[in-house]
Amino acid sequence: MEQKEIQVQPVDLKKLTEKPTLFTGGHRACAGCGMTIMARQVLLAASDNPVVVGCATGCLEVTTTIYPYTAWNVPFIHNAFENAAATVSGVETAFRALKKKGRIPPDKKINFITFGGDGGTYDIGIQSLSGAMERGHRMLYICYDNGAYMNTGIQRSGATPRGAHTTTCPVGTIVPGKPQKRKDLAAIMSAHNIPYVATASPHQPRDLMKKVRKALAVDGPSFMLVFSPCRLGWAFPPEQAMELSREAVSSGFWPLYEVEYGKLIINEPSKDANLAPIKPWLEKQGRFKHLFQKGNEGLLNQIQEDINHEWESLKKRTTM
Ligand SMILES: Cc1ncc(C[n+]2csc(CCOP(=O)(O)OP(=O)(O)O)c2C)c(N)n1
Ligand code: SF4
Ligand SMILES: [Mg+2]
Repeated sequence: MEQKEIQVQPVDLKKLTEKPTLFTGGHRACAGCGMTIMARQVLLAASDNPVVVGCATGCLEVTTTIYPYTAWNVPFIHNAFENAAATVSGVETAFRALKKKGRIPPDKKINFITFGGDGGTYDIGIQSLSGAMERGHRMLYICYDNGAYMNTGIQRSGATPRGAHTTTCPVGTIVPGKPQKRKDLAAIMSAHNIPYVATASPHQPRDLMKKVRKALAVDGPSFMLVFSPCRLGWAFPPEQAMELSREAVSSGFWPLYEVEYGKLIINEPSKDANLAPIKPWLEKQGRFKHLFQKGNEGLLNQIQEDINHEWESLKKRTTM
């Protein structure tokens, strides 16, 4: 892929506080939910142009659009899991077609953004996402990853980490939580050779918003995978959401990195850093509490080994 640098304005937090709120408070998400913090940051970063949002079913859509209320001060299209990316790709195509016909000025810009949860992205909507990215639509797809189908009662998804308790991989005398590792969705999206792919976390708002701006600046498709703590499904006190996000990054469970025109850059932890051990992060969440019972030491070690292995593989993919 052609190597280019994506140039964007730095994120000025003070200026952003003066902008109109495109994603408002007063929605029905749980206190301490990472997803709505992420949505607010994304819309703040995107607000330089008009924004059109598409959203798959899931907690983000359900908690923010309870009739007759909405938290969205932008055009908002609710879609099924299967076709959220396809729908926004169609809207983006219509926008280009209307420009060609002279019904929209040629220099008009709109930021097209699709949100989907991990269930809606890793599993059910991956075919329409893959198609939209491959066709080259100018749109940003954001997967907020809370590691399960939370809105319907915490069922396992392709993003659920190994060892986590969910209602469809419940901990019992035989099963110690989810037996499989999660999918590497950011790598799958990078393999589409699209201009921009990034991981992010809401505890680093400047980094997240800079990445949204980069994603929207490229002339083509972009994808972001955002860490999204769920206090209900993970079972932690609401005030710990940002601390859990911080530790997810420092332990290497959720490294922050970007792939710009094929070039992978790790943002955090630094490439030479020693990863913090994963155990304290797991201990803070009820979904992993069985791992600390006698007999599950092997699984605990396996989780640490998975992270070490993935971190080494990620470092090998960097180009600088
Ligand atoms: C095709 C289809 N299957 C099932 C459902 C029921 N459903 C609604 S929300 C939801 C969970 C979505 O999980 P995820 O995408 O991870 O988003 P989260 O709720 O975790 O934010 C499910 C299964 C649905 N709406 N459509
Ligand atoms: S169930 Fe989880 S993802 Fe859904 S609103 Fe509550 S904290 Fe957020
Ligand atoms: Mg989910």
